[in-house]
Amino acid sequence: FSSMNLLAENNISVKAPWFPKHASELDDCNHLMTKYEPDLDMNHPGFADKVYRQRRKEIAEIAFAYKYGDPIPYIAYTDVEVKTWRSVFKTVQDLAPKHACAEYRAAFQMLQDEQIFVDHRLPQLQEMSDFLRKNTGFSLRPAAGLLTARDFLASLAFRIFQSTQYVRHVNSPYHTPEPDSIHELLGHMPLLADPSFAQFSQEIGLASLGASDEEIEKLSTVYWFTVEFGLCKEHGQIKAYGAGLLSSYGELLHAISDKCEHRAFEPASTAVQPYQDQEYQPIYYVAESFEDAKDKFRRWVSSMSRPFEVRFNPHTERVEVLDSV
Ligand code: NLE
Ligand code: FE2
Repeated sequence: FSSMNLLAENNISVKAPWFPKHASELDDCNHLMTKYEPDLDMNHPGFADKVYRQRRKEIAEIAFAYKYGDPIPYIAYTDVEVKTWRSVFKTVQDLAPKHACAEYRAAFQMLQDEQIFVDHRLPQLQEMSDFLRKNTGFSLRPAAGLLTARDFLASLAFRIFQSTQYVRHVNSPYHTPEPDSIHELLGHMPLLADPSFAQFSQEIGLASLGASDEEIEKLSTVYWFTVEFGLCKEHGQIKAYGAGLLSSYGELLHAISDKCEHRAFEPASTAVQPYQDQEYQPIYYVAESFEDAKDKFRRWVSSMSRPFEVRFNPHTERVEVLDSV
């Protein structure tokens, strides 16, 4: 027993920022970004709408109270919320056959067959979580709003997706800068049900555990230009796989138009491309395929400086830390 040993034992916690080692520790990974909130931002369509702001509070409370292992509480969506869902759902249903990637289309069909995607009600997070679990082992937990990149990415390492549960304002169905349940459900869920895409998402998460602030910034930029706004090639045509495109018919049409720039996805350069999150993107990155994006991402991640490796054990839902020499 000596202080040297203690230091060696704690080496990782001295060098690297804290990160969750077990899925239950995600209870501590729910820090919010305060940005574009209906209570704070005059440009938010809900800013002048007292009823909307009260509703957002109610739904946020559910996420604040949520603990690992709890069933996700049921939300009785209002007629206005269902109307908003219906208009986005129907438009995406019309646009997806032509503009969404094959993996999205296949999962969308499964969700329709299982009556989870229907136009007259919003899917509940718990039923969606059950659906994902049986397809790729992903599951959901409710989030109160936009989380910090570090907390959000950490959950992906455990194949857990932190999902908002409130609905965008009825006056702005075609686009919202902040995540909402329509974005999570229509944008993210179909692809999280695809094995290859689920794997890619988890790998971004694993790479983020204990990473430096600078590395987190790069990883969340890659996440932004792939999982959120990614395009990919399919038989020579450009298709959308990014959730931010598939939940926003305004931006989906913009992304495949000639009003923006398309660049080839290269993690090293994509990771340092500045972006804004309020308006449609001026630049999109195009991947050859998910497999190709995964290969490139893996090669790029292995150049990161983290002095240890992590491995997820799905049986225990624990991340094991391995010293790498
Ligand atoms: N702009 C997306 C939408 O309107 O569905 C949400 C993006 C969240 C990052
Ligand atoms: Fe998202």
